[in-house]
Amino acid sequence: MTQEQLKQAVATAALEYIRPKLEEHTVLGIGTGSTTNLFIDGLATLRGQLNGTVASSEASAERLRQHGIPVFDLNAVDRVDFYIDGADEANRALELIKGGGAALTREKIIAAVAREFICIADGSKLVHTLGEFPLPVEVIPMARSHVARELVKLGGDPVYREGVVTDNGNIILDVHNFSIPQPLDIEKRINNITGVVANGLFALRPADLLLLGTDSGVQTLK
Ligand code: ABF
Repeated sequence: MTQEQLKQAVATAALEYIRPKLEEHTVLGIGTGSTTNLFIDGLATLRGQLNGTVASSEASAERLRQHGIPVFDLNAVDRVDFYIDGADEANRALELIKGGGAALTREKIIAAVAREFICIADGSKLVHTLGEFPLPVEVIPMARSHVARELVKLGGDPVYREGVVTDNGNIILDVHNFSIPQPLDIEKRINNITGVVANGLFALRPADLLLLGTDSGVQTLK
């Protein structure tokens, strides 16, 4: 199967997983990326069976609205029942690297609120050790050089993501050549660097369920 077919398979699997759980008050958190876009397109068929959504990016919010699916401000809801989102890398502990789409901060916020975080990814995203994918870090613009120096001290090679300003008005440093055998420890260390808004490690709050698209079908990891 092509990567696109694998992404479609996990998007469909996520829709089938949540369909029987939807109620009129259900609020879904919606992530960002091409796999999540396929989920959004499928969600259109269920739009009458839930209250609405909160989105982790303006791009996802716009796609939802185009399907006639209500999009709420996170501050306007008192719960997020499920959060569905992709990832750039995942390990078997369901710890993730996210942020390839520069939406990591809002993704992390919604994941923190959500009762159940369902990650959807094609099989190429599953790795033994996180870090092959450059780790995105959202940074306050004035702190870019300071944060870069601190990331070098941690053993990484930070590269400024040219031409990208996040939905929050910040910049992204992508940390290359950064093997991460202890995701929890590294996530905390990077969080403590002054000027860092958020980083793309999801270890403090990993996924609760990983739906992985493979040639032998969709695997469910918990
Ligand atoms: C998003 O999912 C981002 O954190 C990550 O970059 C993306 C993966 O994109 P795709 O589904 O297109 O591979 O949540």
